[in-house]
Amino acid sequence: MSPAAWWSNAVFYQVYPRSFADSNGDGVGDIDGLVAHLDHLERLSVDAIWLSPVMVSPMADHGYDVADPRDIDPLFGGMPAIERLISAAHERGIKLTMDVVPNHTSSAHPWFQAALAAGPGTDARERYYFRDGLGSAGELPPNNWTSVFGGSAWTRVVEPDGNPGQYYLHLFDTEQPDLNWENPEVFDDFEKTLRFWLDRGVDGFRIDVAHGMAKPPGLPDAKEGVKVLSHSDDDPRFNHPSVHEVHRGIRKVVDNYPDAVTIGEVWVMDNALWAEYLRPDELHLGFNFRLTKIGFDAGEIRHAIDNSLAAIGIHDAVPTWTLSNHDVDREVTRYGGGEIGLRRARAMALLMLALPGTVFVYNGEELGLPDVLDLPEEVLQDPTWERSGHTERGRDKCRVPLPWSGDAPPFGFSTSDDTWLPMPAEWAALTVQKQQGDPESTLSFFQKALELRRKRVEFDGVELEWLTSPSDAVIFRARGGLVCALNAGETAIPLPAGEPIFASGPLVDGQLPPDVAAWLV
Ligand code: ISL
Repeated sequence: MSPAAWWSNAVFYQVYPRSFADSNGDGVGDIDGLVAHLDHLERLSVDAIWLSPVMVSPMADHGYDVADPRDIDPLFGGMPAIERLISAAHERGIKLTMDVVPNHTSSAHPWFQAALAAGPGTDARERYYFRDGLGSAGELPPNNWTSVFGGSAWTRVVEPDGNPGQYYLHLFDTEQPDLNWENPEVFDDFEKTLRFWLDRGVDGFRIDVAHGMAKPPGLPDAKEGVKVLSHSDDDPRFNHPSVHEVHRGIRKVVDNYPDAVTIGEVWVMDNALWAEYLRPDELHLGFNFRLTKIGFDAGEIRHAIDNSLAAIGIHDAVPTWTLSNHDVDREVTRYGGGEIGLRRARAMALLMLALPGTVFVYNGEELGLPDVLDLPEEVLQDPTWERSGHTERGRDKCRVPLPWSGDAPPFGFSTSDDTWLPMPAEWAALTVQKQQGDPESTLSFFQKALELRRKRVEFDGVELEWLTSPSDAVIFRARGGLVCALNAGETAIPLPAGEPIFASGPLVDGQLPPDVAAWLV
């Protein structure tokens, strides 16, 4: 790792484009909506944007089903819009990283359409996982794998002769067929995609399902009872060792662009296995999801930090931290909702921003948005809802559009009242406009915290040392002498030695109250 790499101590801000800002009044966010609000990101002192997928897509999984990886969907503004975004972001000193989705394509991708038309045994089918079914008439799927979104991971096709025929594999929705990375054409095409965006000035990529591109020979059955939207390390659908060859190939391409970064979505819990993705010739960064998995509990927080640092230590990689994204419950809700959930979310944000390494902030986190738990069933769009037989409501609750201004929905997100997901009336108190003028607001809190993190020398450095603390608190000294204390207990505790420079809530009689974190130097 180069100590000077811009991404080694950066703040990435994840934009879920459907939900950020709508520029053309169709109720769905788009790239020009983001261009129009870059001042918001500048005021947050973010270093880089991670833009969730905006390529041509039928939107079965809101862009994670890509039909043309080298073009922008008209819904998001087409190629001219991304060109405007690249230059406008760069003018403000903000880098742009894009999501790429190498594990699968959309079923509308020309390769998949060609595979359907070509029939069994053809080269066109070798770009995907087509298999004959089991049973006397092929009436059973080739193995017992389930889709991450629920239901079987196999869909049977109607062959060109009009009869039911082979099955194809899709670890996600039916409309997201898995690519066969053993076919060299798949890598060659992905290389074209990487170069296409890098040549246009994009600063790097978030690689979707980076642990999924390789499948074990023979596609052996998985154990029964795998839950929707989760998997363990022994799941044959993911993390097959040959995936590392793919990452080495990707790295060779990206290394032609010296400042470009790759960030892998690696849902692997075992430290040694996870760390393999961060070897010097593989990914630059890997998401570490441990902080999204734990409660507001001092022991769990210490354990998650220790574990994450142990994992990156294996191959001398850069630590990364994230509290939420477009796939997981928002932290305000995870920590209990309401006022207490928000206090804890702010405390955890302060803790995360004190840790050495790179952080990822999910759009809306800076406003203290909670999940919207009462979305009516008829508006739910995440494929998980249908595929789980209406037992899992899915991830729409953390993807509700951002409230910008005004007193009623759509809160300046769009000129249309018909936003792609309805916005709760009570978000009137959470708009950017309302929070911007209030020094106590969550937005002001994030702006101040991120400004301090960028400016103060105490935030340089990569060390972390635990300090003595009550068992229900977390206290550490990190980087260039910054001390962070978080109280997850029920009574106020004395502050550690040092001068307090910032806190996530008011101190009481010079003590750190429950559900508050503070920085000291
Ligand atoms: O769901 C998971 C953990 O909560 C993981 O098992 C799974 O790998 C993850 O959902 C993968 O997510 C990514 O790829 C999906 C897409 O729907 C997600 O939004 C994206 O982040 C398919 O492309």
